[in-house]
Amino acid sequence: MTVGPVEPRAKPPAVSASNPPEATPALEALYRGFARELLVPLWTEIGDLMPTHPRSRAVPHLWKWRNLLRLAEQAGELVPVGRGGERRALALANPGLDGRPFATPTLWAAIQYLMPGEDAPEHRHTQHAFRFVVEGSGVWTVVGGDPVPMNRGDFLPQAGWNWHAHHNATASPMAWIDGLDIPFQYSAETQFFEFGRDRLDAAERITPERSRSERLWGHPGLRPLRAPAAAAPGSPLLSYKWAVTDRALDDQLELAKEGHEGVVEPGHAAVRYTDPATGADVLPTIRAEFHRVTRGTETAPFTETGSSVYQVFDGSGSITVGDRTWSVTRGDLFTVPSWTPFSARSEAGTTDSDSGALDLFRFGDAPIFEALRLHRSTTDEDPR
Ligand code: GTQ
Ligand code: FE2
Repeated sequence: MTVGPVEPRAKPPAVSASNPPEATPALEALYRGFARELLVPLWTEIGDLMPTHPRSRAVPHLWKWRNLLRLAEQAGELVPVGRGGERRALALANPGLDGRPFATPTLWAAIQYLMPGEDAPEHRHTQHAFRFVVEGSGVWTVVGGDPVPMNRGDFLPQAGWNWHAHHNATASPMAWIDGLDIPFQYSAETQFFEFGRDRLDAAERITPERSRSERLWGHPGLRPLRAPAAAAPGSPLLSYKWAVTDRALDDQLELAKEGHEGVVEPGHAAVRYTDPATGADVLPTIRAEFHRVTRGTETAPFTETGSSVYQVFDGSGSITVGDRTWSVTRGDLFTVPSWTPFSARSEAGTTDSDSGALDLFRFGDAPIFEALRLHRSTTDEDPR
């Protein structure tokens, strides 16, 4: 028997959400069959499920610090803090995320407020956390029994499963921001939580200028030979003090003026907070950085997978995230969704800081995606 060339069957055009097949009774019955069996055909969903690049549901959004602070102050008057509610914290709720208290799909960002003499009770959870202080002082966070002071510009990582409580030892209220991976662990369903003791010991209510963690780990380039085993999976250094961060940024800019390398780009210095034991990010799921953009500088747009949140620490300027541009000043917070270009411009005009620089604290979820080999950015060698 001779076999001729195979006759190509006339193929109907491929179906897709934008090109559905003709709605015949047979097709409708088929779709009802899918629904009965709890099946969803890929062809109606593929554009949403498998886009050509990340399309975040989260949107770029700006929160003005003065509004947050005013509401936190009112909460301080009206809402006590104690066991059950645990913290007087107000979370940024991204308008693209259905009113959930999620700044981005992975990150929680909140303003927390403690009145004079108040204590936020001890607890622990698997969520990784940090505090960053844009103004004020007087609160000590007690992490694993180690009281850590909080002052303007300090960054305090606190890896998951550490016991922690906060207490305000002064006569004034204090506000700061918290960053946690609550939304990430919520969608990953990996959370555990335990209540601690209702009151701290007298030894934990002292208010030293330096925590034990700083005395052990806070010496650049020096690691103790007999450090205790890590209690939790992140940096053993519980406070990164402002004076050190500030000096690192100034030094970068000075070096650049002298013609040496070290800045991200002209007029833009930046540092990443790292674990002194490993050099890795301070927390397994959260990256934290500080950026200084000198007067009149506009940074090159930066795009990466994963999301971040910024807080303006000092200065003023304008920020562009995707198709949004805002004027920002001290304390303002904003979100940068996945794969959305970010750039900052420091205002050339007068500012409340001496140098006229725009100082930005930033945290993001890059460690998650780097660990999973899903991280891409426009500064990769092959940004694709
Ligand atoms: O300070 O322990 O904003 O557990 C959210 C959850 C703060 C805290 C938040 C927390 C904390
Ligand atoms: Fe907590």
